[in-house]
Amino acid sequence: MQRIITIERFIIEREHEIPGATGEFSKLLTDIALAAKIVWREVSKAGLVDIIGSTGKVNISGDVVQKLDEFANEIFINVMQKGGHLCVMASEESKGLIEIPEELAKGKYVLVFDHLDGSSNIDVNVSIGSIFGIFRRVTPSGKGTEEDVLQPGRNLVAAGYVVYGSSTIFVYTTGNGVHGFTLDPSIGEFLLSHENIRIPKKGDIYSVNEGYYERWDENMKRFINYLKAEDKATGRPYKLRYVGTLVADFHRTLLYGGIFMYPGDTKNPEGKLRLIYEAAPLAYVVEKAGGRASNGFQNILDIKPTSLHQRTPLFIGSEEDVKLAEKFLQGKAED
Ligand code: AFP
Repeated sequence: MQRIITIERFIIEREHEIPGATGEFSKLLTDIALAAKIVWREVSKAGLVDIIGSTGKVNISGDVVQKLDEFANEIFINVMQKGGHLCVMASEESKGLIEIPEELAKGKYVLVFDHLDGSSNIDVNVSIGSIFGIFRRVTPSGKGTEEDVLQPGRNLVAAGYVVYGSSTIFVYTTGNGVHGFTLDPSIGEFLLSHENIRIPKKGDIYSVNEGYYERWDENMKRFINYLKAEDKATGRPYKLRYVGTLVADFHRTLLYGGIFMYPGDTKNPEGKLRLIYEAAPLAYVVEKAGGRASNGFQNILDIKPTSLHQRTPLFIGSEEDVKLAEKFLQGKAED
């Protein structure tokens, strides 16, 4: 029988790989797994109790806030602020920084997260997820500031995501391999199921909301037309898959290869996705799995954010597919 490894054991066993780790970092990751389990518990009850449905409020990014959405944000804040490992947090849901209360201990790490990604899919049983990234603080001590949060993805020391889907999976990396853990609901533990995930160099699936085609620029249109054209030698046409939950589309892309895209368009020049909570953490994961993430012109990990809720176009997935997208977007490709 294969050895059963829980996420907690795995994190402890790999602690020595993180330069300067004192155990604090491992506890932080374990706390994130705990928050994810609590969110999963509520997500799996979503159809049963009166927890789903819109509160009618609109969050900072303009999306209608779902009750489960608010709950997930509170759980993450609640679990994470008490650990003593963080100096500040920032979430897609909260307008400003999430400070660690005065009376609680502060640590050397910074947590950025999208507590519940794909919330418009909650009511229809389609996969949703959470995304997180961890930075080391740059300010010396005390309360964390915006400076600690506005760091390029290149500075991340860990990142990952959870998909609450047909099964619940927690995927993370601390820079040395990308590993996935599937939740066994009967024992309430995340068990190692996908060790050292590598994304294929090239895929045959593209993922984009093609309903916005008319709003794209000519280079973007040309790229999509290229992927759809018949050409056996280059493996075209590509298949199209689009869940509408970034984490779910990303997870498929990571395992099967291909490219996920959320470009800018005439209505939203910077697209929809947030650099800090969504694009950068997933870019870190994909790069550590051998893939690539770009805004079409620049590696996502090199972009230094200037504001908390900054958006960015995102092209993420297999290295060859993303490089090809960049060529098209920069007008350098021949179709
Ligand atoms: P919601 O949380 O409002 O469902 O938005 C999800 C999301 O931010 C991301 O998870 C999807 O990839 C993207 O939006 C889908 O956006 P479109 O509906 O514009 O395709």
